[in-house]
Amino acid sequence: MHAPKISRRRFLQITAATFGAATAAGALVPRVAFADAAAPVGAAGKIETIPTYCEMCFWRCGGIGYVRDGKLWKFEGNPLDPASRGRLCTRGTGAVGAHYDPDRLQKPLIRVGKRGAEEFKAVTWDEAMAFTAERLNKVRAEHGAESIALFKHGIGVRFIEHVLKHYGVINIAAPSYAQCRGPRDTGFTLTYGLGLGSPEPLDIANTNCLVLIGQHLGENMHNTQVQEFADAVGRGATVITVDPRFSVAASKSKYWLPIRPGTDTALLLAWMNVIVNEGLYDKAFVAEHGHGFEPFAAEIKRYTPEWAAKETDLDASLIRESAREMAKHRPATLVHPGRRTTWYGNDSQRVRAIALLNALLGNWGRKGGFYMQSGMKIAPYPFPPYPKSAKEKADNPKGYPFADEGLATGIREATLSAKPYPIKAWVVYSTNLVQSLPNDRETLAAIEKLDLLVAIDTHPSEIVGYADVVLPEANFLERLDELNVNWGKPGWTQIRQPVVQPPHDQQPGWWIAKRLSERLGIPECMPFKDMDEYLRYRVEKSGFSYAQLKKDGVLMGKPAPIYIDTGAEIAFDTPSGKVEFWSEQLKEKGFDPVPKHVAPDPGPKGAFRLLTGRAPMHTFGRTQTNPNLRALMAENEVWVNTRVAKDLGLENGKYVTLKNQDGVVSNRVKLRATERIRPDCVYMVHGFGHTSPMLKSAYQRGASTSRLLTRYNTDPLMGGTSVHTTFVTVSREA
Ligand code: MGD
Ligand code: SF4
Repeated sequence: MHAPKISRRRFLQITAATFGAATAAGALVPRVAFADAAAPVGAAGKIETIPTYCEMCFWRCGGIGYVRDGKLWKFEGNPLDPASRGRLCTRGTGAVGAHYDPDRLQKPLIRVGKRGAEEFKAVTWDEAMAFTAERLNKVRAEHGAESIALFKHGIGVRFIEHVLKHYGVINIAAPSYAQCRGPRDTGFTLTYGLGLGSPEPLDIANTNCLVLIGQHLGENMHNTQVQEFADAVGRGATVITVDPRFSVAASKSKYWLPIRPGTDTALLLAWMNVIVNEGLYDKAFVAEHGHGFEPFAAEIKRYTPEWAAKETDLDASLIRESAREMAKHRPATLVHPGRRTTWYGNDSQRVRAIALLNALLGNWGRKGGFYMQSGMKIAPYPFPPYPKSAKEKADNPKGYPFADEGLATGIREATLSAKPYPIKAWVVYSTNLVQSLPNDRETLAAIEKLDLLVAIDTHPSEIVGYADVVLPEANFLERLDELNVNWGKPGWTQIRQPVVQPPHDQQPGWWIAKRLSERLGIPECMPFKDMDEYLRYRVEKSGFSYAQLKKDGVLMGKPAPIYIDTGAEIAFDTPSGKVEFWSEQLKEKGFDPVPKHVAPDPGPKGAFRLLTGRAPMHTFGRTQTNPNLRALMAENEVWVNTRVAKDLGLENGKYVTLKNQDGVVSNRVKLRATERIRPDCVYMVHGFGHTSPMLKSAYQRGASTSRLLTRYNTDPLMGGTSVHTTFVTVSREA
C-alpha cells in the first residue's frame, strides 16, 4: 500500500470521480426544503415560523420550523444560533420526514405475545401509565428501587430520569458513554483534568494544520465542525488524515496516512518522538504547564519512525515529514480528539497519546487549538432533593477505575449475573440497545431475566419488540423539552418548542414523566403545571425574557476571552495541577503512566477487519425509515479493496454476505469494490440491517455491523467496549 502525499490536482480528480453529495462542504444543505406529500411546493398559504433545536443528532443545531397552512413544511438553520449558523445538515433538513414517517409508533402498546414476538395490543395512555406504574411498584417492592435501571440517550429523557431518580433509581447509563465518547473523555481528563464534552472546544475555524485520526468529518456530520473544516480547507490549511480508508476528509488532505488498523498509538508515539527529539515542541508551554516531561521524553525515545513504520505499515519518512509539518504550524495545529473513540479496547490510552501530542504543540488556550469555553448561568428549578440509596451502583461490577459515568454494558452484566444484586426492570429511553451494545445475544439474554421492560421511543426499533409496555414519544419537532445550555465562544441557551402537533397519540417525554410521577405517588417531584411554566421560571429567574427566547430560539451569554494571549486563564484539574505527561494516577492503579502501543490481533487468516463509520444522511440506527433520508441512502454498502474483490471473484454492485469469526452471517449487502480502502479491512456504515418487521421501510435493508459484533474488548481504564474487533469473510450472496 502506498502512502502518498496527494497533489491538489490528483485529489480534485479523485473527489470529482468518487463523491457526490457527501463532500465535506457539499454535505451541508443550504436552504432548500424536501418536498413531502402534505405540503404542495409552490402553493401559497399562511406561513408560521417557530425556532427550536434539532435532535436528529446530538449536535443540537438551532433551526426554524416552517408551518404552512397548519402543516409542517420545512426546517432550516437559525442564523442566530452558534451551532448551525443558519445552516442545517442533510439530516436536519430531512427532519420534516421524521414527522411524516409512516413507520412511527402511533399509540401506547402492551405486550400480549412472547417477549420479542412483537405482538402488542394498543391501549390508552391511562392504561399504559397504570400498567407501567403498577409493574414498577411491584419490582421496587420485591427487589428495591436499585433493581430498576434506566438506559437513555438524548436530552428528552431529562424529566423521566428526574422522576425515576426521585423514585430511588440509581443505575443509569447511556451507550453514548462506554460505546462512544468515554475513552476520549478519560484520555483528556487524565492529561488535562477535563473531558471535552459536546460541542468540543476545537478552534478549527482558526487552525492552520488539522490532524484527523480516523475522524471522518464530512461523513460524520457535526455541523459546526464541518462548516469550519470546509472553511479551513478553503483557506489552504494543511490537513493530515490518518485512516485505513480514503475518506472524504482524506480527499481534502495534504497527507493521507493509510494506517494498518489498530496501530494509531504507535504512530502517535513516533510523532511525539520526532517532535521531542528534534526539539520542535513548545518548550515554554511544557516548562510552565507540564508535569513529568523528563520521564515521558525518556520513555518515548525508543519509538522512532522506523520502529513505527513496521507497526503501522507507513513510510518512516512520511511519519517524520508529517510530524514536522504539525510542528511548523504550532500552536495553530490541532490534533482532533475524535468522538466515537471505542475502537480496539485500549482506547483511553490512544486518546491520551492524542492529548499529549496536542500538549507538545502548546495549543491549549491558543488560537487554532483548543479554545477556552465560557458557560452561561441559567437558574435551576427548585426541585426537592433525591433520596439517598444505601446501596452502591451496580453498573461497574469489574471496577474500571476511571469510569466516571454509568456503563450500559455493566448494567447488562449485572442483570445477567444478578450481582451485586438483581436488576429486574429496564426503562429504555431513546436507545436501541439491541443495536448499540456489542454482542446482541448478551443483551437478549439479559432481557430474559427481567420482570419488566418499558420502552419510550418514537419507532418500533428492535428493543421495542422486547418491551412489555411501549410509550410512544412525540418527536423533537412536536414537543417542548429541557433548555439546552451550552458552553462555547461564548455560551448560549436554546429552547425547544413544538413546531407542529404529533400526528397520532404520541406524547412528549416531560408529559409522560409528569403522569408517571402522579401514578407512582410522587407528584411533588414535578411541581409545575406544564413545561411552559417550568421553562418560564428558569429563564425569568435568570434575568432573561422568556418571550424573547421563544421568538429568537436562543439566548447568548456574555463573551469572555477564549485565548491565553487575550486574557483567558488556564488551569488543570489534575493531581499535579499541570498537564500530566507522566501520570502517577495511572501508575498507582497499575497502568502505563505513558501510553504504550499494543499490537492488534491480526485476526484469522483470510479474514478482514470490519471497520464502521457514519454517513452524512443518517444518525446511528434512528433515521433509516425517514422517507427523505431513505431517498438519499436506503441501505449501506460494504467497501472491499478492488484487488481483494477480484481475487475473491466478487463484482462491484452485486450483493454479498459477511460471516464473522463466530459464524454469524450478515444480511445481504451491496459490494463496493474500491481502491479507497486497504486490502486488510472492509468498511460499512453503522445503523442498517434492521430486524424489526415493524420498521417496514428499513426492514432487512443493508447489513448490521452490530449483529456481527460478537467479540469485543473492554477498555481496562473505563470500561468502553470496542467496535473494530470483528473479522469477517466476504462471499457472494447464496
Ligand atoms: P440510535 O441508534 O440513534 O442510538 O446508539 P443508540 O443510543 O441506540 O437509536 C436510538 C433509538 O432512539 C431508536 O430506537 C429511535 O427510534 C429512538 N428515538 C429517536 N428519536 C427519539 C425521540 O425523540 N424520543 C424517543 N423516546 N426515542 C427516539 C448510539 C450508540 O451506539 C452510540 S452514541 C455510538 S457512538 C455507538 N456506535 C456504534 C457503532 O458505530 N457501531 C456499532 N456496532 N455499535 C455502536 N454502538 C453505539
Ligand atoms: Fe441536526 Fe445535522 Fe445539526 Fe445534527 S448536525 S443537530 S442532524 S442539523
